[in-house]
Amino acid sequence: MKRQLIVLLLISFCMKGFAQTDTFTIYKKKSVMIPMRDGTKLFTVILAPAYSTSQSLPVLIQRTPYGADIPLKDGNNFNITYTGFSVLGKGGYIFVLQDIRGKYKSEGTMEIHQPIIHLKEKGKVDESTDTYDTVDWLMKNISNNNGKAGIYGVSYPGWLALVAAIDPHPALKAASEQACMGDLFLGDDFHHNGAFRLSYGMEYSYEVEYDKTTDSDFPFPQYDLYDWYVKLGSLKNVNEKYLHNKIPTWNNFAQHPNYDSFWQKNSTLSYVTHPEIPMMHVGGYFDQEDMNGPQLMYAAMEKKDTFNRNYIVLGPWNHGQWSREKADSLGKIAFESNTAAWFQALQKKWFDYWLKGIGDGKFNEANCFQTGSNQWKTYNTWPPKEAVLKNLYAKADNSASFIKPTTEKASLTFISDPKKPVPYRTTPIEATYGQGSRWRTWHVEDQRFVYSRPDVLSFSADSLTEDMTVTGKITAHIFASTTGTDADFIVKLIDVYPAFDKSLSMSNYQLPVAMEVFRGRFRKSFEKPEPFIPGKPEEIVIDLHQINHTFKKGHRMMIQIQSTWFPVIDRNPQKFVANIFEAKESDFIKAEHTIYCSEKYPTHIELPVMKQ
Ligand code: PG9
Repeated sequence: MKRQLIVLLLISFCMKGFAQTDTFTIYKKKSVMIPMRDGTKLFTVILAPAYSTSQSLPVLIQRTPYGADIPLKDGNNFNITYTGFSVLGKGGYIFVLQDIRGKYKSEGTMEIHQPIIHLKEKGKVDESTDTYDTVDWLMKNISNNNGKAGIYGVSYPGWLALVAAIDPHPALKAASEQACMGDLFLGDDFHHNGAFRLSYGMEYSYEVEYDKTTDSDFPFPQYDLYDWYVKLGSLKNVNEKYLHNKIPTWNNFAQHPNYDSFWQKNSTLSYVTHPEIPMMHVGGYFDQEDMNGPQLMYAAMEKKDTFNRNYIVLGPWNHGQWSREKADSLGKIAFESNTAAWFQALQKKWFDYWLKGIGDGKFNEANCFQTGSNQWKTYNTWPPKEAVLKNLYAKADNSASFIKPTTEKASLTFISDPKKPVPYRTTPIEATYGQGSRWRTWHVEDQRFVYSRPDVLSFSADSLTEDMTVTGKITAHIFASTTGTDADFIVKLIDVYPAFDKSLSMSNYQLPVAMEVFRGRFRKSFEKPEPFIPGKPEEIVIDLHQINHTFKKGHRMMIQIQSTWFPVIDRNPQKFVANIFEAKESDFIKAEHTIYCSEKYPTHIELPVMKQ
């Protein structure tokens, strides 16, 4: 979530000499270097109400690798109403923004997303101990604080909020991780089910690790990167031609192609156990970076939530959309209300209760927006237990239905050519965070742009005669074989709008409500990849994550299956090699993939369906 987090939200103006008002409007900036237990000093900005008040206030922290400083001189006053802190700020909070060690104005060194180790390796420091030391310093040095602190943040700062709550400082009373990274091999940012996220992984690791003092843009020589990435060829070329082994995170990708102890230790699941303080997880169904983290961490922590401190909010959002001023649509998909304003009011209620004691402290276990019907829904358990699993089957005549196939032999084939991979979104493929990039909306892009490609299979169900609501985790079971020895499979569950929708531009729109990739070599184990035996059908189970979507009467459900999603996913050579980062050009071969739709091998998607 490049650069935008704090600085761009803070469109603040230097406003000296404002009169004091009833609510907290005028704030003042102060910068300090806070010493950590190992002597490293972290750059920290404190934004506190400018006029002394008899009311003591809590501290709300955001820690970031993207630059904490704001374009204001120390000591200057500004109006909080014009900033991203407006909703909380007007109620009175002391905001603290901090550069994590090794980034921007903080001392030390940084490597992306290192595991939390201090509990096992006594005396070591990590992001959790840094937060502890920061809270300790703030409580002792900020005048007029009420002895309570909270922490929140989106994406990397979301993960920082999650790990702050491990072995927390006694004054840290509540946290909200928002779009945290969960497992960087299985589900977020850099890999999904072992498939490497090439464009994102390369551009992001370069952005953060090329220069400590800033975010760096990879120097692409062209605007549309589809061809650039095809011509890049083997991933060996990335270090040989461009990164020259200088980006530690890229080197980790190349040296750890399987789910080995490096990734296992790196996974949040290996060090986050139960909610030690109240935790509100926040995620988006259309998050292009960290959709999985909040769902994964809520579920994992819920199992050990004996004190009822674990909560989840899921909305129709892309990465961090809830923290912007307005979120009434994403791409062409309208939500019919400002879901960001709704969320920010809830967030204020949450921190007001835990940090100021305002309100009754009654929060819904799960607030999960329902797309399609465009309503907020509440649940006592998430996902709701009352949903009934129904299988949507792919049929060899390109139809889909809830009736299991009875045919003995039925299948469809397609050729997957690594030289002509299917683009994951419409071209031009701009640099992920480059000018005009449509990265933030690709999860809701109309899939008609690939529907008629010969290397994409589509299976359409009949129009629904009544609304059907799918709430919870979607799982695909693909029965497939290949003439090669390795293959990727991408599955989408699509809501096809009616041929004459009330909005013409939405007529026949193919909205992907859930989609995911799986690298076939990991179908039996993420630790020990195995080649396919050419021609042998195998089952590949793909978690398509949690959704809450009403397919409306008159709409159709569709399953789409393809084998490339480029360049967000690197090309699978389709010939099994020990390490794809070391593959030779000659390892990239065309292969024919078969998708089975028979009684014995019934390719289908499992849907948790709610009673209407
Ligand atoms: N999604 C971003 C991230 C990338 C890689 C590791 C951790 C986080 C982010 O927006 O911060």
